[in-house]
Amino acid sequence: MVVRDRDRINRLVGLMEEHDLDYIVVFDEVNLHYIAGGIVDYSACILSSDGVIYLVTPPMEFERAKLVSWVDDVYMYGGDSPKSIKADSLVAAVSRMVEGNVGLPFNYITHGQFNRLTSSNHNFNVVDCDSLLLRARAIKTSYEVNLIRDSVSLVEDGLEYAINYISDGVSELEVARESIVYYYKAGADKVYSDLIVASGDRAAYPHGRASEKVIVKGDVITLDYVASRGGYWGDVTRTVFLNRVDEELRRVYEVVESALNEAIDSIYPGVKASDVDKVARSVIEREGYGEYFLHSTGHGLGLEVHESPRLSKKSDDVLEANMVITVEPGIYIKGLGGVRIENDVLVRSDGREVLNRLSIDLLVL
Ligand SMILES: [Mn+2]
Repeated sequence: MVVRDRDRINRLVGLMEEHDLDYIVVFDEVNLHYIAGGIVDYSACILSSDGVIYLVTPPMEFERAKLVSWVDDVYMYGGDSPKSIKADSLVAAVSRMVEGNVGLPFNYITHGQFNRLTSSNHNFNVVDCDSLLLRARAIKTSYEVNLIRDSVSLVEDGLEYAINYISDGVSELEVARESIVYYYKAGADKVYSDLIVASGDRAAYPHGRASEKVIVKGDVITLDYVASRGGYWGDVTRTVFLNRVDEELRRVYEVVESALNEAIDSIYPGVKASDVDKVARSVIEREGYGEYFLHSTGHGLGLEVHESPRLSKKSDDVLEANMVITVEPGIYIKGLGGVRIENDVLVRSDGREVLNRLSIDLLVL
């Protein structure tokens, strides 16, 4: 049995009341983890407006569901026990358990599930609760912040390991594979399947997943590592140099470092996420590299690597205390290479706290 994060459920119930929802139903792993407190396969989680949480599972997951979650009760579809719902599918079982206004996160439900839920005889209205869940998840409870702190620390341990492992003649894939083994030995429950190890001119690809390319002296190397311990992700990027630094890339590094620092200094509750993006972008534009900053400045971090809020030009999000966000400006120049530096930041009522301990000073191996 897992101890419930009551703050999170209370906030959800408050939002349900605001939106006049009687139930929220989720089938996907991320939102199920969020509401039930653990991951159970082939299942649905139902939260009622009075704060009671149920899981509906197949018989094979019934016993485990109680151990790995904090739900009040578990039912099974199929099987023959007092806890069985007489229904031939998960969706049919769920549709018998809810009524009134039922929130479903439309971006997290399959078309098939949606059709089956709404085409059978049912006694409820379906409402999209995507933004409600994203909004709830964007603001972390202290329980969640502690888990993210631990994952950021894990990711940094792995980055240090990788930086020590890099030498003239090893391939990007060798670095990535060694790092994945390191992470699992260090207690990771998940490692992002494609770690980014982009060296030499490949560092000009923002998502340069590790390749067969061999790292050689004179290379710039961008390592963007993502791993979790306890379900919540840490996401940290460092760019290092092997043996020597190209003069233009040294300048680029200084610009990205300033963009990162200035963007982080601009973080306060009440600031528009688009304004933090603007701060990072204007530093890079001022130095003449505007056209080489190919992505947004950052994103929320939690049960998903990329979640609300979004730190981009077009974002309508406003930063609030207890959001956890990444700040990751970068400059990418075709044929030369690139630099990205990424830190993870907790928005606090008095400003912000950088969760990283790993230095961002230019590092030559
Ligand atoms: Mn990121």
